[in-house]
Amino acid sequence: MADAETHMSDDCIFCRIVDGEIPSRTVYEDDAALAFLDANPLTMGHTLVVPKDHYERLDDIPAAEATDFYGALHEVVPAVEDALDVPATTVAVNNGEAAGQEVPHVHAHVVPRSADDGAGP
Ligand code: DGP
Repeated sequence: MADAETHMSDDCIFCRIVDGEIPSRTVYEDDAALAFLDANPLTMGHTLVVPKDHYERLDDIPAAEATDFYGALHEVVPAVEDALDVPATTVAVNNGEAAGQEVPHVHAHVVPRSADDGAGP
């Protein structure tokens, strides 16, 4: 159940990662967002960026917090490219179940890419 004060959801796996209840490989953190390695990576270094508050879809995030979320992505994308020494990343949000969103807490996939890696959509 979502908590109106904190926007945390007890039964949400990414809220539990944000809370530290479930371990993850954190690669970036600020006041509003957390980035950690995906448990099922498409390529090495595949990272998920999540807002710390619980919102199911990208369009549920209030405008001010959406700016913070983009700010985190703006930090994480070049850091991932540098760390993995790749020239590019695929940055994607599955926004809704019909689009393949399995975890109902907004998250952006940051997938390190290089030419001919076979990881394209
Ligand atoms: P999506 O299909 O867009 O909802 O992607 C969900 C991603 O979340 C998927 O790539 C696997 C990842 N994932 C699911 N559970 C966990 C978890 O407990 N820890 C981590 N690190 N990643 C998870």
